[in-house]
Amino acid sequence: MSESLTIALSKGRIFEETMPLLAVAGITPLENPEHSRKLVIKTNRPEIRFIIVRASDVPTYVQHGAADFGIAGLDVLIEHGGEGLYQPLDLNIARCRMMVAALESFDYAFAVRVGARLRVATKYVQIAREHFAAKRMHVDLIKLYGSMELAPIVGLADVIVDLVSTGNTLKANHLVPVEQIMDVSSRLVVNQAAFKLKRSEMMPVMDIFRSACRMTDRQEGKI
Ligand code: PRT
Ligand code: MG
Repeated sequence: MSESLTIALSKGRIFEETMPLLAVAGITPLENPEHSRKLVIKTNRPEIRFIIVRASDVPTYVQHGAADFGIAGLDVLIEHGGEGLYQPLDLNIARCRMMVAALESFDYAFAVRVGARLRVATKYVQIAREHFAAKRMHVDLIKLYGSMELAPIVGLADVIVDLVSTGNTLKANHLVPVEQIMDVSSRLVVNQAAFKLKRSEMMPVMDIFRSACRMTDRQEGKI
């Protein structure tokens, strides 16, 4: 039997959007992690398995070789730093935007113009730090682990840096996007050492992702 390959990914949107890509090559999970409590999910291909981890832990599992491949958002990869990882492919899934958002009543343009010192609440400290440094703005970063939208409402921060997809969460909390930082999508990541040792086993899996992406791009009329 050929050597086994482990793919780390999070349940929810990344799992759901990755499965159709693999299904193109006939690879399907034997269980659905949304319904099963199992963290190791076998597939119909004996040499390929998934491990289900928190989205922000995916790069860590791959960096240390506990998984050969992983699928993670650009947000997560920037915050992690990408050490020990190849990032060969943008899968173009789980797309959203990293935004600065503020209360409707907050004059962000004015604060930027006068060089006000901003209090910024975010889970994405690295991205926020780089963004405001490039604008030469002084900020106090307040690290949160979730529910960032609350911070401006209760006076913890002037603005937040968060991911936005439909915009409904901002709207429901009387926040408005005031600046886009970057487009975000999820990427395939590969353990660098594993790729050197198991290149012949790993290349076909990379090719599957590459051609599945091309097919879905074609369906969306991009090529
Ligand atoms: O949920 P958990 O704390 O376990 O981890 P996670 O939030 O990192 O995982 P998950 O599965 O929610 O997100 C995985 C990846 O999906 C992220 O790393 C992003 O790259 C990508 N993604 C795409 C998103 C969104 N869209 C998104 N809308 N991640 C989070 N959101 C959140 C956002 O933070 C905000 O709270 O959804 C809310 C806004 O959504 P809208 O539709 O109301 O604008
Ligand atoms: Mg989430």
